[in-house]
Amino acid sequence: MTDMAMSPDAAPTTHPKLLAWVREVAELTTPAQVRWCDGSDEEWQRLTAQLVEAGTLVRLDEAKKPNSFWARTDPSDVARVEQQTFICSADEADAGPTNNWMAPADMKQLMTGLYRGCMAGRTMYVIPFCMGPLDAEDPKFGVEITDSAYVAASMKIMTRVGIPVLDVMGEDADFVPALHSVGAPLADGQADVIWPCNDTKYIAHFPEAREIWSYGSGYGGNSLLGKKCYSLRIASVMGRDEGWLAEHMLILKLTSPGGAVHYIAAAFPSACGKTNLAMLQPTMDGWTVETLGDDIAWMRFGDDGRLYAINPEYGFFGVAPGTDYATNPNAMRTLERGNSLFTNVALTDDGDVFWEGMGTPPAHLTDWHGNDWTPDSDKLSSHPNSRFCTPIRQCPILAAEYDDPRGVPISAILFGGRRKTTIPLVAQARDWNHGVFMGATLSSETTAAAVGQVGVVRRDPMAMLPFIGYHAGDYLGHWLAIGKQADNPTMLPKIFQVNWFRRGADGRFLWPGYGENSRVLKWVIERLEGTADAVDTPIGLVPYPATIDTDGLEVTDADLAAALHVDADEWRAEIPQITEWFTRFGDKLPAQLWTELDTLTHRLP
Ligand code: GTP
Ligand code: SPV
Ligand code: MN
Repeated sequence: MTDMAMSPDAAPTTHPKLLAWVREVAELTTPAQVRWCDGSDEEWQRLTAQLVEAGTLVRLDEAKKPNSFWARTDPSDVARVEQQTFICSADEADAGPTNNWMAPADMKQLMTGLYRGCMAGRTMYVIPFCMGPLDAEDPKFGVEITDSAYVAASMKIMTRVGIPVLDVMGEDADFVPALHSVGAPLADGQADVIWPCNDTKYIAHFPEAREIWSYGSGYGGNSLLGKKCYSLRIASVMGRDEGWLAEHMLILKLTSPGGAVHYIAAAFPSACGKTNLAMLQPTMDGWTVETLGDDIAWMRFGDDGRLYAINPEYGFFGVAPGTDYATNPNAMRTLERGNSLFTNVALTDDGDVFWEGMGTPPAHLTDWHGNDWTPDSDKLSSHPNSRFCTPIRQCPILAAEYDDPRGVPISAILFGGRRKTTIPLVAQARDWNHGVFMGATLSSETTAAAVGQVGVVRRDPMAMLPFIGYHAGDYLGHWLAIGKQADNPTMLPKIFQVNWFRRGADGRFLWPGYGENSRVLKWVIERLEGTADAVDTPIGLVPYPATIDTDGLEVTDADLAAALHVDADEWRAEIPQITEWFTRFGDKLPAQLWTELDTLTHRLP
């Protein structure tokens, strides 16, 4: 091991706690060397060159995707592992019925055993990072230690990293220690594989100590610990304690033809359309969307009594398949600017990337397994959860205020899921508590973003099921408390439920989605401004078909009516499912939500 971890002179910080922790981890994991990441471009060049050398990355053609790389993982390490994700609260009851739990001491003992010597033969990277702008009043620091250069490179895209972070941290700032190892030590002279990982995986969170321990996986949500582990699971606990919200939400800025500006936050489960909505290209003249964030929002009350949101991240880690100039041109333009990592997509013979949904495939590709692929192959060229990782600053429609530490005042919150039936295109909640009920009962078909069966309907409260760092019943109570915390309830964001994924009897999507979703946003804005009427249905306020602007849209009246339809039979079938769901929370379920369920039941004919 080099002296870098041991000698305070070699470390670019004098923060005693940080130095002690780095030393302790190095002693436990016994890496060949320790590197402090400074966040510089030279460092990116070094890391990527080394990953190319190792075979983990392939450099893409400079003219097509400058400074960009193609990676493919071990075929077993392609998504978040929810079964192996744990909330290790001191008291099991605090993890609630929706999380895996293990006692902190037991998990630490188990994982300390796994970590012992686990970085042998590898470089240990120390990555200081900050979630959210560095000039925030109360910046949220973290330090990730990892033995993966791929993780170090990805963290530079996804978060604010390096020396500027250490400078603001000084000697005594609090930080979340986030320890990661791929769990693949190398014996002397042992050749490495292109994607080291371990069949044993643990993604553990210690909410009281505010620590993260991750082992065995190199995949995004399991290894880029600033993202889901910190900014949702740990931050949701911070938010509970400090009176704010950490949510799985995009943030967008919508400007109407008249120049009115509204900021909208929207929570959809993984692979259900956040990145696409965040970068939406409106199909109606005069409307513009600008992007602030595509996955995570932290929201707190401002001095004026409105709820303000910031995006703690600094890059996009987006689903590749389905992304195209037709569906999400702004994502494509972000990627054209280069400086990106692509994981588990296909590689073209001329050094570019390809994935399903990107038009006609070329005659030959290298698929995500590294095998030859031709259009008559019966396999997908790209994994359904293949991802691009790209800097937010390259987004051509990035809102200037994305970096403002005060955040932006949210006018509307959307909760959405992927449901073939039942849930209408859009419905407005009658008030905050009803909106919390909509969020609490949100359901969606599972996707490839997590390991497991795809297409199964499950309840996913606020799209946070895999990300709530404490008891989900308390989390719903916290949402209700935020409503009460508002000095002036009329200043609270209005809450809506949306569903882009409803299908007709023939299996077609009833609504064209993507850029056309701007028409739904227009109705939302008109509701805020009091200029659109709505039908007061048992489930909420639903548009009259004529109040959705369909000018220039090719959608039949029948399809639009079906997309908006509130079907009493379908909703009656939902009631026992919601009852069963709520029952799981026992006396932790806030009574107001039972009241909302009663109201719904009694309103249904
Ligand atoms: P995570 O990054 O996993 O949190 O996903 P996300 O919520 O950001 O989802 P994303 O925008 O990447 O979309 C996931 C998939 O849904 C992609 O394949 C999209 O092409 C598809 N999709 C997004 N929006 C729409 C829509 O409005 N209609 C339809 N039919 N599909 C959509
Ligand atoms: C998600 O699964 O919701 C993602 C990707 O945004 S990951 O970073 O893997 O969590
Ligand atoms: Mn996500």
